[in-house]
Amino acid sequence: MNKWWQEAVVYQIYPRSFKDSNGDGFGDLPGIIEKLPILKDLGVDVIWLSPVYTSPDKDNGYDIEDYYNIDPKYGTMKDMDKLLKVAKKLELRIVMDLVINHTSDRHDWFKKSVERIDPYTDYYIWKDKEELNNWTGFFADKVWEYEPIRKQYYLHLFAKEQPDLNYYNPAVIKEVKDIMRFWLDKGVSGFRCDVINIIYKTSLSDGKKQLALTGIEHYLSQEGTVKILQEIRRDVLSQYDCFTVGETVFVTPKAALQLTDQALDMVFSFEHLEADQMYVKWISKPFNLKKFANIISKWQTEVPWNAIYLENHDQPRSVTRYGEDEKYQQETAKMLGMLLFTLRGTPFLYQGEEIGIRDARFNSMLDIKDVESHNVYALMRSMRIPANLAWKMILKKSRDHGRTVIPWDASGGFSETTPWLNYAQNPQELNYEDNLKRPDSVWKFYQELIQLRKNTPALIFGEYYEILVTKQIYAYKRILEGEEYLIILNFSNKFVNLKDTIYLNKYKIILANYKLEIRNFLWPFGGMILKKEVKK
Ligand code: TEU
Repeated sequence: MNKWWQEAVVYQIYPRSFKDSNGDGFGDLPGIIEKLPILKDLGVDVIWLSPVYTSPDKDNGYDIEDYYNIDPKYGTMKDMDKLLKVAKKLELRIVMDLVINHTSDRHDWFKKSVERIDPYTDYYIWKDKEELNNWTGFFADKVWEYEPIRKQYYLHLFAKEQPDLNYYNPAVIKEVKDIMRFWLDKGVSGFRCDVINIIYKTSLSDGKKQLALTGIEHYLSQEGTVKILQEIRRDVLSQYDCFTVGETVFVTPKAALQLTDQALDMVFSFEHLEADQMYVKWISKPFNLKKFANIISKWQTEVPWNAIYLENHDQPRSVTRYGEDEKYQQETAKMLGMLLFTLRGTPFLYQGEEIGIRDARFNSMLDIKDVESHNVYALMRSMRIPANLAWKMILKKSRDHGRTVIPWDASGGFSETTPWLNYAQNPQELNYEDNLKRPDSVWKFYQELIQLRKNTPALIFGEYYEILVTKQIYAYKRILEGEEYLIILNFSNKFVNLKDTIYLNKYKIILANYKLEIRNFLWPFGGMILKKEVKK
């Protein structure tokens, strides 16, 4: 039976950068409430909120100090209740970010664990010096930190202010269930589960030495994780009308199937993001469309239902990444939208993607706020990588590209004061207001795409077939009960003649990103959605 979240379009809000209502330079919940009607008009159904819980902000809220409270920067619990109420009126659902691999080191549990106060003594992973392994972490950092009061080391796969929870301790799992129930009872419709496939660390022995993430084989997508997720589903999630999407790093289709077997509902795979990088994202390669398309095809055919996305708060902007963000900014954004909304799975749209925000033009490390970028830069410099090369690598992949603030109008409109991080480009050149007005805007096109998807079961549930992949073109079909759609996308700045590659005579163009549609022919970064005409 089809589920509501399969037909839904999810929109991710990074609250810090969305809309500031009180002039402190940070986005907040009242700012989100103000903009909900626009999101409704766009056609989205679900809003995933990146963390708004109390946090010392070492990792922009992904280090949680109190799962039961709202950070004052974002507002109050009253604002949260209001958001839920207004959303409900508009028939929008809210999904929370659940960050449970680690907490903040300022969380009460951690403070008590440091003091060996029960039941918190074993809430985290503590070891003596002789027991430490050689693992390395996600933020280019060592993973063991000495704690002078407890006189032991704790494990942290991310920043040192983000100690990992101990999932061998049933009390920790119970805490997680309580947190989930608290938010579900408040009316949220599910969770995006942060780095959920690494919560269970099977062994604490040494890992195989490698360029990055030494030790990962001991905690990636383990059976123990699947069991915990199944237990959580049985005891909590199954009692609510909700869904979960797992953020699952380095996940394979096989692991995705295990993680969604009576456990999560879908996962974010990272594999398609490897089409322009080598294993570690900092080592860039030119974008390889064949690799990208083949990875998408593999996931489309091997995993029956998954989360579809091109952007989030950890990634550079897709117009820059996959297209030409100056000459063809709008065209690329529209073409990528056609991809996002015509694949099989639940589409996740990231704030700003619907107006085609591009990467920022940061000038130096002084413009960068992200902890990961700073740690990686420091590591590269300590390895004697020249400053200009290290900077080039950061500029290409810094997570801050995904975190620039939303330009609501030509004057900026995000905040009355200087925003915590700047706009990606001059708001006079690109802003929301203009997008809402202009008939040929990226926003209008995304609105149209979402409508088309909603009215076309074949685009939601249809089978996926790869048709053609070249250096420039990616084409596939979606077929449901004899209804057939063909999607052709040009990922290059060249005109492409399709005459000899795809036979289009029986197809009618339903939507294209250039006004002047010419059969058998694609404009630079052009795309078309076609429907096969059936003779009656
Ligand atoms: O990210 C997990 C993660 O491993 C990567 O996406 C990470 O951002 C980085 O790019 C690795 O090179 C999640 C959150 O989305 C991220 O914002 C958090 O910083 C991280 O977990 C820790 O909670």
